[in-house]
Amino acid sequence: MNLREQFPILDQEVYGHPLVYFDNAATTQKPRCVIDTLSNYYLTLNSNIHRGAHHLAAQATEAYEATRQHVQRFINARHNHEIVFTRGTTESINLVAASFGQAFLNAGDEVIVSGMEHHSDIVPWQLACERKGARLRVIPFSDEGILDLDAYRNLFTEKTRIVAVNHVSNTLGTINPIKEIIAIAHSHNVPVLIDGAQAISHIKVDVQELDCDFYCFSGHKMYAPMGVGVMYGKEEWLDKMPPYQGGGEMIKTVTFEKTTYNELPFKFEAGTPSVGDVLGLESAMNFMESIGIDAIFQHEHELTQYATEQLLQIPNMRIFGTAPNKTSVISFLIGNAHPYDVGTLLDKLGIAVRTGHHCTQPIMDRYGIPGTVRASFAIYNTREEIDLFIKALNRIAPMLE
Ligand code: 7TS
Repeated sequence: MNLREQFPILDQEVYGHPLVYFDNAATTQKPRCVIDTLSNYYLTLNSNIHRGAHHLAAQATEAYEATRQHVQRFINARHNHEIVFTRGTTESINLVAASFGQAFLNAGDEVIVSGMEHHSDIVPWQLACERKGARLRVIPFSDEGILDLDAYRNLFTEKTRIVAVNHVSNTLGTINPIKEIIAIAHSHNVPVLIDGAQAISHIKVDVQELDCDFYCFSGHKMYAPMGVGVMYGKEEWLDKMPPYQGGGEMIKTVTFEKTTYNELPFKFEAGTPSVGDVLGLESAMNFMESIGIDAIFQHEHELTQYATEQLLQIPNMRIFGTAPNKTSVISFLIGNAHPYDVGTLLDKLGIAVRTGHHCTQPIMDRYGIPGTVRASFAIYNTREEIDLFIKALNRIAPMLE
């Protein structure tokens, strides 16, 4: 089956035009194998895991735990129990910020984040800081969208407790030098959380090689269903951190006087998880591995180069995020046209992009703009689609003056 045929959703028309789906940084479409896994799960396997005495529960548990092992291999974690399933990146970061914050943040402490974080790598830290009287310090970035590492080095004080930075910016596409960022933090004995939401479907991630302390991502941005994500954490930290949520599964013994907690990773997985979605993640990893992450990156990189060249031919085009190391995200504005108007006109021509601040308001403030139009590509996108996109932009540009 060719690649496009594996994504039935792409084969449709929108307002009489073939759908061109360029909103992959928001969520990727799902291949048939993932959809089949989900429906097979509900047709043949559905049951609650880790607790049933019966055949279906044992099979579902086995499949769920096999996915954990696959995630361990996928990101090369040292231990299987360092993989915690969550609902997505947002929940993963909230888990770490709340639990790490409770254990290790005190009044006057500092948390370093970058100026190009998604709100979900800002607000959970703000909440944690507010609870303890700690504060955020912010790494600035250049006009090209490159983090200022000298400024970063200077942010460390003896009050710095953790650094939280994205691997790739969802708005600028910048691939941040996280290995260096992590090494600098470790030289101050400070752990690092990486928000990998925009990296995991494009770049090979090896958490041992990176030596990050936490790595968070969402399934739905890597061809898996919505409703499942991963929080990787080094055992040495997870052991020391208190549970995030209380409930079933995360306990060892409960009395009204005292509860003892389950071992890793179950200590952090309270309640019934989204088992079918976790199995969908297994299929999505198989799908990505069948193509190869380097081949995925290469294809998307060529599309991004081509689209960037073509976009720059359009008068009054401004691209935000021009770092040499980028994934397949292009944020832009045409003249003074409002991004929402551009997005709406593109939609009428069948082209799906995202407009607005992309949950990164501080980036918009940094450039003094209300938002951008963002096109983002995945493995199934084609040069022909970029040609349609450019043709559409040329058609609507005169309407925007
Ligand atoms: N971090 C980054 C870098 C992201 O891009 C996103 C989602 C998140 C965290 C949150 O992920 P979630 O799966 O928990 O929602 N980014 C986007 C986006 O760029 N457009 O829609 C969602």
